[in-house]
Amino acid sequence: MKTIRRLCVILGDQLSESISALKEADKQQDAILMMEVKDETEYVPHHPQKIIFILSAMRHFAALLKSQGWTVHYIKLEDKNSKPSFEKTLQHFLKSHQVDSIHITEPGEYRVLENIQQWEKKFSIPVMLHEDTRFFCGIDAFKQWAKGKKQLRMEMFYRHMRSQTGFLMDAEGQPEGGKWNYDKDNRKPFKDEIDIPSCLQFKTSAITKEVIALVQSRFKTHFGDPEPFHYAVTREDAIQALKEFIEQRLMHFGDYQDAMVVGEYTLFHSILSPYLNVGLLLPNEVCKAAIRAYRQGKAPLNAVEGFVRQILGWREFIRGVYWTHMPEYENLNHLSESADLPDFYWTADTDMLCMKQAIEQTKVIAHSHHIQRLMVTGNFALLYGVEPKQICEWYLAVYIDAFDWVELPNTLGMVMHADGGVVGSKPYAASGNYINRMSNFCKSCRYDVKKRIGDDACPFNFLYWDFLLRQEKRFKNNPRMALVYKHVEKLSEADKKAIRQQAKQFRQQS
Ligand code: DLZ
Ligand code: SF4
Repeated sequence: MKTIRRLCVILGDQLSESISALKEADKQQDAILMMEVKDETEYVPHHPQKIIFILSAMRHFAALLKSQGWTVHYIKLEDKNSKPSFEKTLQHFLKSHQVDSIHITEPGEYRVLENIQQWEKKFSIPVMLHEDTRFFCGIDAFKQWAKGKKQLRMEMFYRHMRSQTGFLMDAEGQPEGGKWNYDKDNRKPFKDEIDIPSCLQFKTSAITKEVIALVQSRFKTHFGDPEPFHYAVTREDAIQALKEFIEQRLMHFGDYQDAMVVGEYTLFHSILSPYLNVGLLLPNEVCKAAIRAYRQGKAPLNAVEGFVRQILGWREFIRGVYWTHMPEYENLNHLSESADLPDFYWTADTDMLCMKQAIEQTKVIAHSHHIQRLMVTGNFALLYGVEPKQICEWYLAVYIDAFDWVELPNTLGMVMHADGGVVGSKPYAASGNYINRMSNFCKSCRYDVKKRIGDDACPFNFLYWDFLLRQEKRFKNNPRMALVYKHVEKLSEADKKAIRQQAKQFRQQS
């Protein structure tokens, strides 16, 4: 049996030739192992397109590595060598292969890391865990930045990262244009006269077709349509998607990043997060492409700064929070909420048009944009008082770009405020008025966004007031909510009773 000097294990979200587990690996002496395993496809009921995307991208990546002369051991889900978990599959592999050492890049999930940390002892083989260098800020570097800070705020972290990378900084070391943040220009409702370009739709390769058939037969009960499937599954196609965004969409991304329109799924959003999160695109190249477009006069500063902030600021900050606060983080429920997730999250069977669109489009493309996630489906779960674990699981299952490190702090922290303020200083609770301002949904909805009480009152309204009343003790002394609680104080006892009653009745019916 030929000895494998290094066995480089590559996970489903590490599909980059520059992945650190491959650094210093040698095509002659070393080999790569990629595993499709049951537990990873089932630990939440992933959207079929999410499974298709990951497995097809894994298979294409393995084929690319093979074509470059690497020895790749690829274990498909339907192979008899695929055991339920990474560990069991690896154990089985090691029975028939002599391996000197195992090399792997830091995984994106705490539960996977905990398991990898057992491997050295279990297999009696040295296991080298390499830092995931795709990120701008390493986990230790983030912990260093966070050390001694009473509160972690994204904006401060983002400024630190701008200075460190020099992205959008002028020759004097000041932020480009004199401001760090141009969000004030980024909250425009959509104007009808602007054409919305449709996203690139990639052809399904033979590999993808095979995976679609597998997913259709094995994951029939999962929420979401397996087809049509239009995502890129190779780096080559993901680069096309990046180019299309930079040339066709970035210029309007800033202005309309919070807007929502009936029947429009993607507007000017990039939809690059799935590619970034599995390694088909790298954050560095994506930010640089956007900054280049600004320098060439192809996109305004408010759009480019807003886009760079999402990747250099928010995405990195969220990852830092995850690795600084896990494993306790996933069990937090600061607001002590316990309602079950309403069934319509899985069926889209609701008269609330904003919710219906967000859920229906998620069924069709496994994606909705950040404002739909934060201010529609997320806001509703917050106001309704869903148990944080249940809504976190939903987000992790239904979105093509959802991996634990990014989904958990965004949902549990940002959306549900269940971390007590680690991610945001106040909950993003909003009434129907916000949705009305940012969308054209309310005009065609059966509910009346101006009404708080009554059969046709917008549920976001009475649930908003019910939330404020329910959580009054926690928030009335929060300076950022002082204005809101001034309005609560003005409510009469009869108003309060009516709000609570209407919310109760709504819960009973949903
Ligand atoms: C999400 C996912 C799925 C559905 N399937 C696999 C798989 O079969 N093999 C694999 O290596 N990774 C998969 N993933 C991603 C993992 O669940 C997990 O998110 C990453 O390995 C990061 O820890
Ligand atoms: Fe959503 Fe209320 Fe507007 Fe209907 S009226 S679309 S439920 S915010």
